[in-house]
Amino acid sequence: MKIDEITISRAIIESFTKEFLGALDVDVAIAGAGPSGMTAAYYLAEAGIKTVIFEKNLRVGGGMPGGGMMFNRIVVQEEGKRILDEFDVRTTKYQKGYYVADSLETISSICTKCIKAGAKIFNLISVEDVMIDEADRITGLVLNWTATSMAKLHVDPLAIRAKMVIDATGHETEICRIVVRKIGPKLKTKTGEVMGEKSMLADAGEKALIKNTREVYPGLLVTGMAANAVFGSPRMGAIFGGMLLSGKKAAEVTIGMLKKVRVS
Ligand code: 48F
Repeated sequence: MKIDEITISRAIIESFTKEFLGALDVDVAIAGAGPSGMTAAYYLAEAGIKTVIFEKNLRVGGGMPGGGMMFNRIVVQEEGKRILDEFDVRTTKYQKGYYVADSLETISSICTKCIKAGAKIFNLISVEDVMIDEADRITGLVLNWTATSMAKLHVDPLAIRAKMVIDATGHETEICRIVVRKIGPKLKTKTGEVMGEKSMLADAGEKALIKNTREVYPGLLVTGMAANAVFGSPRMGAIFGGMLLSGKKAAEVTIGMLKKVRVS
């Protein structure tokens, strides 16, 4: 067989376009393909929920590949290890309650599981705004190519509809910040604003994270470090069990809320 360059181009364009069209109207749209966002997407997709993630970077994984200060290892506690077992990630017991995993094996396994469960991930696309209805409920995401903003090109975005949106953008808490900037200080936090993460206190941060994984604005949930940042809880560093548990909880809460959402 003689390889034809144009057939390759057509295959890529047609396949991508078909998938992107399928992402225009979904049950759940997630901003950020870090560990919490992809874990949430995995459990949602496993439950048969139509789920899509938009990731602004070229690669997925957020802060996980870098491990702790570029030592590419992560640590999880007992509950986190159980999720890693489910993702077929190998762990080594360091001492009672502490397990070490290779950060690259971990993030690539989560990504593979997530996609194979049926979630779609689009990289190189930034969430630059949210879509709202007349009552200011969030009804979707406004997207543009990351390269467009990097090049400061004046190009209008496209929008996708979602019954629920999850902010999994990590320390930056980008979606919550957009809501405050565009709609006002109306988040379900003490101040209505993004309160900002506190300095490192791993045990308290991991515990708070599960509580903070919830709806922060009508139609918008937070998971992962975004949840601690929005509610003003501490950061945790290179312990990642909380990210996995938060992603799982975000999926469970979202599934419960989807049952109540009236599609307009
Ligand atoms: O930062 P990130 O890994 O968030 P996470 O899932 O995990 C946090 C840990 O990595 C670590 C930690 C452990 O204790 O503290 O930091 O909460 O992943 C967030 C992803 O969101 C992407 C970003 O590129 C990253 O991959 N992201 C951020 N803003 C946007 C976005 C945006 N506006 N649109 C799309 N993706």
